Amino acid sequence: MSGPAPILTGFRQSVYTRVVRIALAEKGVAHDYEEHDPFAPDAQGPHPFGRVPVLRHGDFRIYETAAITDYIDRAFDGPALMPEGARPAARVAQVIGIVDAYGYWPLVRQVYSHAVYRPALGEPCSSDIITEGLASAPRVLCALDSLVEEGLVLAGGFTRADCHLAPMIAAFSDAPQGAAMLGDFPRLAAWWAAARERPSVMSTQTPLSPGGPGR
Ligand SMILES: N[C@@H](CCC(=O)N[C@@H](CS)C(=O)NCC(=O)O)C(=O)O
Repeated sequence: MSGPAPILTGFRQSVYTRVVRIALAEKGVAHDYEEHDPFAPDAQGPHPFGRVPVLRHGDFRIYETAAITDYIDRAFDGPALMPEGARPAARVAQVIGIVDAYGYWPLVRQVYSHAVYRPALGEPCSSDIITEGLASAPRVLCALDSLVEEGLVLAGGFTRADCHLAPMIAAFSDAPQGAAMLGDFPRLAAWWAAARERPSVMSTQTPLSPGGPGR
């Protein structure tokens, strides 16, 4: 299946939008893009829970980033973003679950937002929230570091796990405290050192201006 070019609705500074952009870039899928700021007051977007991203492909509309990257991988030609085998595939789902359930909030919404994004935009920020995020982060980074060590995922072949994790670690390590902490997890840090050089990751960077970095 391929059909018309998909349309991604996202927010330039959104890490979840970047996940989808990375997946589209890895698959080589040409697409259109519509900007929507879900944080704007009274924002009326296409997502029933007020989030981004959303993908439209012909008459098919889908939200929830893990579902979107699964769809992109199956619906378009290009290199497979899922590994062969039950265990590596399960590890991919596990990394995505860790990112969503335990990673995004402390790494991005607490550390990155309050140490980098909000200060850059002159928005109020809280050192207590940064401290909370930094307290939660090691458990997340440790779990991911162990998975890298095992070698079934985040181990060279670029998969949906890499797509989902890269924007989160990019944001976290934009904060000096985050970069320092990442160094305590050498296998994960080595994964990131390689992943950040990937063309799909480099081409989807969102610089601080205009509009600020990711969150
Ligand atoms: N579960 C959603 C999470 C998406 C998400 O949280 N997106 C953020 C931007 S990175 C958002 O739209 N936040 C708006 C808000 O929290 O109000 C997914 O997997 O797509």
